[in-house]
Amino acid sequence: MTEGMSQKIDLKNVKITVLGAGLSGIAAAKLASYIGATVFISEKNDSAALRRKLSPFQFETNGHTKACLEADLLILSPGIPASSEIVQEFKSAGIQIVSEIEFASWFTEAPILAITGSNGKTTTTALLADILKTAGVKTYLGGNIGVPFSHNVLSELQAKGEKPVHVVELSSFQLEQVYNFCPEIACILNISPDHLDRYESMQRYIAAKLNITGVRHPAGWVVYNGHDPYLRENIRPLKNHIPFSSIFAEEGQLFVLEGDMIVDKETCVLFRLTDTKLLGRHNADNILAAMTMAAIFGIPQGPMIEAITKFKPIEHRLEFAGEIDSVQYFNDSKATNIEATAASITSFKKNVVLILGGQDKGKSDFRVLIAPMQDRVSAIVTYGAAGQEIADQLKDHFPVIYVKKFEDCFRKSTELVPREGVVLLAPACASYDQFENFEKRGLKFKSLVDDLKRMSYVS
Ligand code: UMA
Ligand code: ADP
Repeated sequence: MTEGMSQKIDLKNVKITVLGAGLSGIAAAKLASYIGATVFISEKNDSAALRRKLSPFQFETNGHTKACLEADLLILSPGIPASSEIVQEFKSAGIQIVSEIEFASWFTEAPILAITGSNGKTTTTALLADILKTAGVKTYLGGNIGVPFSHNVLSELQAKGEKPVHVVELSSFQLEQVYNFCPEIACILNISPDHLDRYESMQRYIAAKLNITGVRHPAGWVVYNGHDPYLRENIRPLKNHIPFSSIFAEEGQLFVLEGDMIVDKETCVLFRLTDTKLLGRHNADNILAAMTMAAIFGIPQGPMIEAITKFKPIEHRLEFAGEIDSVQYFNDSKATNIEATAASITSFKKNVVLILGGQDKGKSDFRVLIAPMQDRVSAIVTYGAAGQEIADQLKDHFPVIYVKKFEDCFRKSTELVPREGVVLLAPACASYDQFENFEKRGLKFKSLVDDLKRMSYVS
């Protein structure tokens, strides 16, 4: 058994299949090899580059054959649903199936601070990691944010140095197939319909999110959004829970929002939201959640305030993209569901031209946006696969124009926006119909803003 590894688990020579050779699959395979398991990676796609990457392992590409079923344990990549045919074959063969997160958690004894929610995960996770680092804590930041948890656990094992902390962003996908995963502090930011193309019901989606509180072993503390009805119902019966809320001030909260001020429980003002670079009430929730987790972990207020006031919005999350002729442009390409878009819109007071559209994540009801858009949105331009449907749902309430291509949609929005107004990309849909991912869509938006800026200098 490798030094520094949990003494409880010995997987030397155990046969492990890793399904999926994306970021998490490859990181889990490296960790599994390091601890002495016999690893086989199985991937449905094929390319020369992929085969080169997989060459240190036994592997198959271009599909899953019976060979991958020769295993004692299956590590499942988050993008592969448990309902898929190949996973069902592992189930029928009686092979234990775990997520990459569950697997990696077996090999660290460092505290895990984990965050999930339908929206705000990346912002809150990055903010919490900044707070810990500012306080001088050795911090690994990973999970859904882009660096696999397995990668960080392997780095920790190889470093064999001071005891670190893992700050982990977790999607609902990563919270399937978890059993012993048990964070020291778990946080659920909010629950609203998302990924309903993967889950057969909202209940299934919520159940996956709730797994963050520990399935067989309860988490040390559960921090949750006190104004979220799903969470009030599901978290309050648990033992150690602490709410946060930008709306309610109720017993048990460590910090509250009073007007523009973040205040600690002894009503000492810590800072004003206007001292931060994060816009909107939703970001107040993200700040309160990160502060609550940090305080439970014992971080003093000084580094907390320093980190929060220095923190810049992460790219594509209500990111300021420029100002041209008194019009401000904001890139919130990551607002890929209705709740995120609603939060984004309510960060502004009036004169917003809103860009909606892309690929619907599952029969969304865009009429939910009518209330937050009232008095704030002056016109809507829709685009892409869901564009016509969104326009049909909203046309009786707002001026709406449907334009098929994203670039043309952007141009239309610049024609419609009034002076002193805002063009906001907060599309409430995934990007995959016209882009590789939401980042590429956000980058396109920013490059269109830059082009416009150049043209405005010329004219
Ligand atoms: N595959 C198969 N067989 C199948 C289906 C897929 O072999 O039947 C293969 C695919 O070709 C691919 C791999 O399996 O090579 C699946 O990879 P993956 O989709 O699990 O993605 P990873 O590269 O491992 O990245 C994952 C997360 N992706 C998803 O959950 C879809 C990343 O989150 C995360 O950053 C990374 O692990 C590290 O933890 C991305 C994401 O889009 C950002 N997350 C979703 C979201 O935020 O909404 C949940
Ligand atoms: P996630 O990682 O959960 O997708 P992000 O921090 O990347 O969360 O934010 C994605 C988008 O969701 C933001 O751009 C914003 O539009 C919206 N958002 C962020 N935080 C919240 C929140 N607490 N509640 C509702 N919407 C939010």
